[in-house]
Amino acid sequence: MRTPPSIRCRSNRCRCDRWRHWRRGCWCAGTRCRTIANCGQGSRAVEFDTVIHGGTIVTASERYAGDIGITDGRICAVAERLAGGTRRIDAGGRLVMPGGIEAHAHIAQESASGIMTADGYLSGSISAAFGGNSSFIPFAAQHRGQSIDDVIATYDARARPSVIDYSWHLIVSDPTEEVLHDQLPRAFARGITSLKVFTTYDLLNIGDAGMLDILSVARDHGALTMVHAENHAMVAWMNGELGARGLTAPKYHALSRPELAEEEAINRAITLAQLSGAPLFVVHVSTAGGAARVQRARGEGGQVFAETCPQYLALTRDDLDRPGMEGAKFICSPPLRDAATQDALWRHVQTGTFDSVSSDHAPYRFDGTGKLMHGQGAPYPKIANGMPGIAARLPWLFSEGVVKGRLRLEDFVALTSTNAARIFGAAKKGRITPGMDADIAIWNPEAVRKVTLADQHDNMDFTPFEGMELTGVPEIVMTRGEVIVAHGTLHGKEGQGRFFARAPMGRTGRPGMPVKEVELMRAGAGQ
Ligand code: DUC
Ligand code: ZN
Ligand code: ZN
Repeated sequence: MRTPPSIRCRSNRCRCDRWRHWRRGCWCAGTRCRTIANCGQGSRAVEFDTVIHGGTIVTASERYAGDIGITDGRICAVAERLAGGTRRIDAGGRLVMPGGIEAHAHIAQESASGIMTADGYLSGSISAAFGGNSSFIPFAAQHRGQSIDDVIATYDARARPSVIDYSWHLIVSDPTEEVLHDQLPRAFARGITSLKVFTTYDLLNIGDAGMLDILSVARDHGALTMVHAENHAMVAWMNGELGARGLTAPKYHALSRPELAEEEAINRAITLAQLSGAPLFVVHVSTAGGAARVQRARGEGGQVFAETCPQYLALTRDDLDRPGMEGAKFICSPPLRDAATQDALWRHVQTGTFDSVSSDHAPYRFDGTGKLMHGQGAPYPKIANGMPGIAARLPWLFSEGVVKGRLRLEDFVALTSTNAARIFGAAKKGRITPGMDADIAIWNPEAVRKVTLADQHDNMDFTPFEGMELTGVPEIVMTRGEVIVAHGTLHGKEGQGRFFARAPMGRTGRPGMPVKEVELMRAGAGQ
């Protein structure tokens, strides 16, 4: 038994009389450590589990030379120089950034038509970590007839092997009264504070009325509604027209989901969110028109957030026209577009329309378990939508964004980690400051490598980024102070990742987009 400490925490904010190990401080470790780091340097030896020293720390707002002290999985101190540390990690010549938060991934998830993703939480989390991510927020999908409680219990079990921390966005496809008023509020209270809806796909599309119901419930509980926005009828009509002409090779997938279909559905989703007074997050925006609509809504005060994905910036519909069935690897929805759209999307990334760049990792193998489930020559509507990319997201964006001068390092951090933490309520993640989880990625900004399938460490048999030469490698990735990956070797252990509960949406500083009829209605009802 250790003797009680001879020193006590003197922080005004600390009301804690309990002590863990005397060298580690009291239960309010963040507060006390901050006090020590600020005023105790040199006057009292502070011992850390780990000190990362000599690197350039990069946050969403600044970069500076500094050391990071970590104790009990938390960042305890950030200072110019820190002595001690049971383990010292030399970050000389390296960038020390918040570990990535992958906010859009499909892991151990059946598609609506029953195809299981190739990655479960073990391979999916390992792949994420090799790609510089300390945590992720995949989807937990409700299929029609399922209760949300069952969905969560299912994903609770599926996620157990994860090597990095995780949370989930729900997918809601069946918004019954019970789901809306009983099950969803229970999920929100558990810290699952975001959900996604679809405007397309026969088995997922919830219609405008369903969307208004969900937006209203989410708004009332401080939850965030995400939307996959494509006009279902327009896509169905194009499928009919293409089918009637016998145009069913993979490349016709791109024509079947016109840019107009996304632009219309994004406009509609934003308008529905406006009517209900709810915040909205538009996922995988692939069009200039869709991005411009998001930008306009934000300019008008709307609490509208959006992401795009590397594939829409890196690949085009020409990739769908590769020989034979190769194009099937590039089928995703919304589909890949053209070079002009890529340029427009880059401008929106650079000017802040997009809050994050996510992978939309949807791993369906190029075999009978995935893309080719309906045979070698399957028509495009029978080929699973989605492509892998959880390990490639950050290296690709670093190389194409930061190294090529399109983004500042700080923007990179915001787009890959800090914004997702803020928007999705991950209060302890996405920042390098005392009190935060020690979710950290140490990058070698100069290392050059070619993308290979083996480097993805996933369960896939292809990567759409194969052969691209990228500069910048995440060499060490930590989750809550534990090294998960170091210099190409996995150190993380199965089951080491933890579920993290997320807070309801805080104030965004945006006024919202009031609708006069709704205001008059509320005034009439004395609300
Ligand atoms: N939407 C996604 O978000 N991912 C994969 C397929 C899809 O339609
Ligand atoms: Zn989608
Ligand atoms: Zn997705």
